[in-house]
Amino acid sequence: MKMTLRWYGSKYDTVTLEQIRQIPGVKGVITTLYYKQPGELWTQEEIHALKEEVEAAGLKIEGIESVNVSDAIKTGSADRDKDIDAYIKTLENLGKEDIHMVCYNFMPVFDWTRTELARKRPDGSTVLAYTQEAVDALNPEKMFDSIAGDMNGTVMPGWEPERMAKVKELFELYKDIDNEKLFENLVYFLKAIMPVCNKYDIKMAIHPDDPAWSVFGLPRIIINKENILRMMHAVDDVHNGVTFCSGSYGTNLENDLPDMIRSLKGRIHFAHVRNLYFHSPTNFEEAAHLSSDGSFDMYEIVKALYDIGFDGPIRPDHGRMIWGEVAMPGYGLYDRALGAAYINGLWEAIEKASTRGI
Ligand SMILES: [Mn+2]
Repeated sequence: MKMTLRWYGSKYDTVTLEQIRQIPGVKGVITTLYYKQPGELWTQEEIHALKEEVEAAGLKIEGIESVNVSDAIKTGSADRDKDIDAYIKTLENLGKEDIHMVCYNFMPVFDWTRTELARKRPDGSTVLAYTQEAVDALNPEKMFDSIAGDMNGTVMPGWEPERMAKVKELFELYKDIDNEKLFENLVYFLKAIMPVCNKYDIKMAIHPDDPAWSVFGLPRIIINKENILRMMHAVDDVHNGVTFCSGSYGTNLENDLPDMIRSLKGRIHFAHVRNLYFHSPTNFEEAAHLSSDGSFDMYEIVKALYDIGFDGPIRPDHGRMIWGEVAMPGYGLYDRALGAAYINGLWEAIEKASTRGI
């Protein structure tokens, strides 16, 4: 595996490349052109400039999170082929710049959904949290307003104010889209981009829906083992793969995370590792990465990745806000650095135990 940290770019991130470079074992970043709208072409010059900036700091771009997929592609509307053409061109430009992993998601309207961005934990840290009761009590059009005040002045991915201003129209766009239709549109998209992915060896890594169930009556498809395997079979190409995000699949306690990892051998191109603490199956918060701080057995998750020979980029996922840091919720430096160190420690122990036959 290659340990990385997500970085939003110098204009948007409170964390610098120089800080990332000092986290032991972190040699690369997962980044993006954060200002790009879904459906917009990324030029080779723009990608090249980003790459030079990262490399000047002694790091490497290990992948992109995300090249966002437009609503036209997700809903299969008239503009989809135009947007797919732009997506293909973007992939081509990434390939020419020697970038070979692209994370994306196929979630309608809202990306990841949390009902609190700063829930206080017993140790005084603050974390992102979710309760189904809060979602059920909320008018979806008010969702953004309810959390916007806790974003610490940052723009959170999937929750861009311009996009959220049109939330009513977005719901209208998806009104006839059910799970089957969304799945068909995903397959259509994947079939269209596979030739360019093959040509430049670009591994597509779909991020799961978060939480892993329907929110506000919207369709959700990337939620469990059965659905991902269906997607893998529908477009049976190694470049059609997944981001294994423990904190997203893990929102549904019925998902057996190590078993899912083992069943996706060869198709996990990117891993997000984080822990959740459950008060009940529909009330959870993001814990520190350490197993004992949350509800998951992180050793078993990392062990499963090791056992399937996972060699792609991995990153600590959302961290807690600790030590007075003010940053994008989930994306501060301190707790993600602790997470990276912890995952590196698990990996070293698993690897040495395995290779020394302990
Ligand atoms: Mn994730």
